[in-house]
Amino acid sequence: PPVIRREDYKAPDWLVPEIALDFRLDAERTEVTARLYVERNGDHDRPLVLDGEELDLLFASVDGDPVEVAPEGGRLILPLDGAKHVVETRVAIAPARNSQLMGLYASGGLLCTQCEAEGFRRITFFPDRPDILSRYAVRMEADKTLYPVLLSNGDPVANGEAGEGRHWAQWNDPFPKPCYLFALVAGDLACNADSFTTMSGREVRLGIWVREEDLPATRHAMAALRNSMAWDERVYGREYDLDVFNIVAVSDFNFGAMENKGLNIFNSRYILVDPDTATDLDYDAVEGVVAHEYFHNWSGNRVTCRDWFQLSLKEGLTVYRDQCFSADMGSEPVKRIEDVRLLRAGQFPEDAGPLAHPVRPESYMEISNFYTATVYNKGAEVIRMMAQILGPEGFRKGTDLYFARHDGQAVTCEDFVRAMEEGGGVDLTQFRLWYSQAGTPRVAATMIHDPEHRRVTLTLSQSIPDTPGQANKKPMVLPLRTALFDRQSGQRREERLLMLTGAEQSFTFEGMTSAPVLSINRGFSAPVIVDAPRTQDELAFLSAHDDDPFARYEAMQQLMVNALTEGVASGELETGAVIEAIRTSATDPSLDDAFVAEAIRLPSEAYIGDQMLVVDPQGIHDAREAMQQAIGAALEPLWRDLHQRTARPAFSLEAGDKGARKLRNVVLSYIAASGAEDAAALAFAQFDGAHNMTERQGALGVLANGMSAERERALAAFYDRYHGNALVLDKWFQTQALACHPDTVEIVRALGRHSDFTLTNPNRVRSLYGAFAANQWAFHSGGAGEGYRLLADLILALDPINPQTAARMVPPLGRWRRFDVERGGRMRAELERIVAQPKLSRDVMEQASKSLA
Ligand code: HT7
Ligand code: ZN
Repeated sequence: PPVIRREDYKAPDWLVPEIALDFRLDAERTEVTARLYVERNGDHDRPLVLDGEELDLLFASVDGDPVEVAPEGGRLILPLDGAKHVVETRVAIAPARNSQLMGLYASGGLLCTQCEAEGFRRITFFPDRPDILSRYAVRMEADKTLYPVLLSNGDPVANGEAGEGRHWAQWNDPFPKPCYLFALVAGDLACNADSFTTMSGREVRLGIWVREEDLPATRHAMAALRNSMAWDERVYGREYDLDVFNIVAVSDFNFGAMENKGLNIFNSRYILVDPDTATDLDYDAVEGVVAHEYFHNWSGNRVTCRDWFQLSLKEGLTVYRDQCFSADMGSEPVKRIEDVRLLRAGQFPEDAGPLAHPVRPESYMEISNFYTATVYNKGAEVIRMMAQILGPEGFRKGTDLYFARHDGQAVTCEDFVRAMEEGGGVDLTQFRLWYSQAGTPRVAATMIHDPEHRRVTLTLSQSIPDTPGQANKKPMVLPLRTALFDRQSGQRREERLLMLTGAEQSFTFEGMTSAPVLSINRGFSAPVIVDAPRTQDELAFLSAHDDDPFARYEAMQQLMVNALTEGVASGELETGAVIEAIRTSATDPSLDDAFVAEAIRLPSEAYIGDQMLVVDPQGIHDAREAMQQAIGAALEPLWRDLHQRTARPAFSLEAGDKGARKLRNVVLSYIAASGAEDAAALAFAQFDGAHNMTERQGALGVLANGMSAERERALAAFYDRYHGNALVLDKWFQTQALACHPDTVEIVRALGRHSDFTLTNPNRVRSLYGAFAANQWAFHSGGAGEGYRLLADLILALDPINPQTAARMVPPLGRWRRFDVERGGRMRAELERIVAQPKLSRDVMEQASKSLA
């Protein structure tokens, strides 16, 4: 497939300030008539080129005169003489046969659209690029019984009867927008209606549209929407601009949600929650994703991207905004811990592997492959560092300037950084490297104490690993919040924000009578890996005394990782220090339950593997299980006590109750690990008696890891109770795929043939195969590479149906260099089998071929 390069960007030859769309909707055959008001952009004689994909062209005219033209490679090329023309096309498309879920498609009786990144070209002929901003007028006509509700962007302006049981509606969007923000929904939907009064006193009608029976499960999403609107006004001064804001939930969706102007479309898993079917994590995800899509109205829609290389302009900024919102709505320290865990689980491995790319990529074959943890989550860390460097006031001045200067424009990451520099009054020249250099920087720290001069010298050096196409990188700006602790008194000396900008730099701290303990990268102020030699004893001290909650959590994690990796290497596991540190945290009355749950949980097998030169899945699994067992047994009375103390008579979303549920599940896993005879019965009792999904699924997960009779009973009971609810059934598939069970490969294979499994629903595919590939021990355990073959078979079967989702399953195989020769060879062989297939999609071809390189 051809490679698109950032350096080749050229301004569009033709602009389209206005477009009128007319849809004759039908699941089998929809006709789309598009009238484009086009204007020549600059002095040139190049033709108008309209992108198209799988469109059946019925008719075309220029200025009212029919033209005979046929698509070339999908595109319509129209030579035009004048400065302005009206180009009309009519096409037929088949939503019911659109299994890619890009463009206009059918989902559960609805018709809906997904246009980002390049789906609009599957609806009509158009220059499908984000720097063409148009005003849209949309008319839809459809069967009134099948599709009583007709929605699009902007404001509803008229509707009426169309005869023969059909009706129509007209929606106009006054804000010029790129075509990736176009949306349309037709269906039999019920509405949770509410309203919001903006800071200037305008009333906005809010609607969340779902199936009638799902209405009660939309309350949390509506509250999240209203909170997001108020938060964006208070924190960023951003007011909503239309009179209507609608959200629609659909079951078949390639991603989490989509920020279409005034008409967000959501994967139903990020809208529908109630205590019986959704976990606290699901509730938090709904809040976060609703906020994320809403915040895009300014960071993405009002100010959009010039080209897709600038994707992090809107995504990094919006993730940062949604992270801060969620932190404000709940616990800031716990949110930071969760976000860093996610970054380390998803982005660090990406940055260390064959698919590593900068936050602003330089090239791509298929843009859908670049909706990555690097663009989103590392991009958010880059914004967070700028916010830290500028301080709250400077950052707000920077964002105010950015929004004012670029409102209504399609711009670049460079434009954003320039606004930050001017607004905040700082020089970000070197900082810009965060956008162009891939790879996670490593910082090495050494500390020397000079008792005579009561001085500590901290020497920091940085290195950035080579990544595909990038070697010999320049030192970057690393803001590292650092503090030193006096070991005797437990007192912290003043915290400093150290700016590491050179390859190596020393920082001095005066007035240090004894050698202190180093607390570095507090709050995870820079997305880097720090190698700071600290004894287990020092880490235990920090895990009990550091006053930065993230640093405290981090010390505990490091303590555990050290014990586990040394255990894997030597075959002898030292558990004492970890057990004592856990006991200290779990009995510290000053800590809340949610934080304790994070602090005392062992790092995942995958994270432990990430710390090793060569991942040893079996050794890691054995060591982690042994550690879990030792902790479970040594502190069993404490766990039993906590399990009782965290029980609640009724469900509430109050922070204390959420924390208690989180801790209760961790505690249950320790009781189960202890080997106590009644552990399976206790887990089953929690499963069976739970008044909420958090505890029920937590207990199911614990049982799924074991071999007890209760395991089968619980899985059967869960299926019986919930098999009519697709989102909960996903949990049933996912729990089994994530289980540390010796037969997981066979279980996943069998579940792939289950009557409830389908390749056409991305949530179902991810819940089974996505979870399986994330289950390090199970995925890598089969001696003959059964797990790898299973995943490769899935990718090949899914590719013709939904190439985007298939391509997202490739990266686990791309980690082959991290494993021993035998495993790595088998993973490679599966990648080779994939690329050898004829008719592979561009999506899978790019991911698999780059993974082999
Ligand atoms: N901006 C949205 C991206 C998105 C997407 C991308 C590719 C394929 C399907 C998609 N659905 C939504 C999501 C967001 O970041 O808000
Ligand atoms: Zn986004």
